[in-house]
Amino acid sequence: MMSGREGRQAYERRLAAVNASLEAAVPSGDASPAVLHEAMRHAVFGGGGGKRLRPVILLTVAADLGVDEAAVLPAATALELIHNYSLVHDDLPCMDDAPERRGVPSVHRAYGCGNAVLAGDALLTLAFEVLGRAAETGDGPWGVLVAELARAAGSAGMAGGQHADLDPDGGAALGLPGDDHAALRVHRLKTAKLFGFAFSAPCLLAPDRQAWAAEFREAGEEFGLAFQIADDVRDAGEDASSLNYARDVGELAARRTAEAAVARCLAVVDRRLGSASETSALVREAVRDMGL
Ligand code: GRG
Repeated sequence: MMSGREGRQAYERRLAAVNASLEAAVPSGDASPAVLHEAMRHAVFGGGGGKRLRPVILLTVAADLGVDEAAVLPAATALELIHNYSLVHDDLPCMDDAPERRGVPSVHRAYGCGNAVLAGDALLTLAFEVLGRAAETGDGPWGVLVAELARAAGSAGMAGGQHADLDPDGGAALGLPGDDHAALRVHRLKTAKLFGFAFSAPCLLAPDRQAWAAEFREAGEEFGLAFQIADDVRDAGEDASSLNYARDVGELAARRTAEAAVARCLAVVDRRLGSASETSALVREAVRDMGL
């Protein structure tokens, strides 16, 4: 069993590996077209960058499966590039209209809307360039990973969830499959699908664990659902026009739903990797950080 201090050190080490890989992938602001590259770098590194939670989870699951970190780093990098693109577009005036992100001006405030749209487009495209290059040089079913990440990010995943979320009364969510509350159906796509990839990609890259990929994808989506519900609990008092599960059902019920999702995630992680695994410790630590 890892101590809390060892867990935090492992997180910091993996975060540094992700940042170094992102640094190598995102073009320099000196390279032409300079302003577009600067906007991309602002999206990824502005305000010191984000928590890098999705790629750190991916690297942690890989470590528990005994997969070499260098072999899975392109998948972690591509995932974080897509997350960062989604934040740039989410902040645009036609979406959330956010003036700041990570404590600094959002990309459209710093570089204009046109450049923000294009920086998002270029980060999304770069993610698949990174995976394509891994396919050229590394072993593993990289074509399957390309399809898995594209599905998680596209109209049946994050972009589809964002589309449903744009409906001011959440009515579009009713067109989504499932019996859940409309907000949960949106969250299962908008936020949870990328976490599904964080958990499934290492299984696909472990030669003897590909059969676990679907189960881990679902476990990751349960974690992602809890992550978004925790965000709703924090934001319940703000902007009554946006979809918010905690505002609809109340904080206590929302916390119970999130706890049940975490329990479903940990049931898979602990059965497959053990309750003393790094992944189990990371999930529990992340859940504490979310305030659940
Ligand atoms: C525009 C196609 C498109 C999709 C946007 C995920 C998303 C879809 C928008 C984000 C909206 C939002 C702020 C949701 C709250 C939960 C969330 C995903 C927060 C940001 O993720 P963190 O906390 O951010 O991992 P850092 O900065 O640490 O990377």
